[in-house]
Amino acid sequence: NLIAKTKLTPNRSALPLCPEQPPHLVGKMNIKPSITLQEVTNEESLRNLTYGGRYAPPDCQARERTAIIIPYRDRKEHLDIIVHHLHTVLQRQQLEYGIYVVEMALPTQFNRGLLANAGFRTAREISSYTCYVINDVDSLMIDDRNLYRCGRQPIHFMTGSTKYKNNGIPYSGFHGGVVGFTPQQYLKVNGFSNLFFGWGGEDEDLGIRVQYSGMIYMRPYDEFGKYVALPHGRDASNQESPNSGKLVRNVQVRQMEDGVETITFKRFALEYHQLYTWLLIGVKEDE
Ligand code: UD2
Repeated sequence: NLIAKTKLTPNRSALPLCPEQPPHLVGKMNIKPSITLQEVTNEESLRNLTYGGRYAPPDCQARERTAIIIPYRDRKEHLDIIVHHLHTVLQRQQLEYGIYVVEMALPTQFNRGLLANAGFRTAREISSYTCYVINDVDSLMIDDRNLYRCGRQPIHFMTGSTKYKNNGIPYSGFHGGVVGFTPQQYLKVNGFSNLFFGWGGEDEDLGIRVQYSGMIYMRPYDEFGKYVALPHGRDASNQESPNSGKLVRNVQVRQMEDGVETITFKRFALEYHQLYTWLLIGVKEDE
């Protein structure tokens, strides 16, 4: 049982709690959409990783154990960049964390929500995370004061992206890019819908789930929540979802039957790479 073997988190309870304000944050970083792997690589941050891209501060007990879930397919260049960036930043944030790259097997249309749910289920079996952050592969935080900790309400970590006009968000109810949930919050909303194959709608659907569950999304200070979007075109296997408009209109009827609790997926692979844990996910029909 591969998962059982990874439950190795040593007893860290003898260490003092990490400070509320991580002392080594640098604030706004100089990151451009044209950033290269070489510019973002930081060997120092890779030294303390355990297999599967996991880390815990060596000298204090982290205030949060965060699983980063990256829904992924065929964006290796972006993946390499974001993973290096995250290791540098999350270590400065003094988090205990693991990075989970959740890849959708071909030939199925991409399904970001289903991958997030499969990542949540798997990460939860591997360790007892207190926060789950779903982060687009192309979205790099610009300011490390945007702490990847969860709160009393779900968090939409993005107040703006270079992808949008004036480095803002496209509309006020936008909840794409990067969101964070405690396990209790994620289960309460029943995660993402599994039905959004192709591009669009799943983030809106999740926003409605949050609202129907009596919660609201919080955002960091505007200045802290800015992201750089690495440039890309629309992917052939992620065409605009034809049903998303219809689906979003009936969230309430689906919410409890369609989500993280009821997901059926096939885990074709689970590998512990140096920089991240990699999952290859198919839907049931692919078997
Ligand atoms: C927006 C949202 C995103 C999601 C999407 C609609 C922002 C910053 N992000 O992204 O959160 O709601 O609209 O579905 O506005 N991906 C792959 N390979 C693929 C296709 C998708 O890795 O072939 C992953 C990857 O993590 C990517 C994410 O899915 O960042 C969203 O897909 P996108 O980047 O093509 O869509 P985008 O930028 O419009």
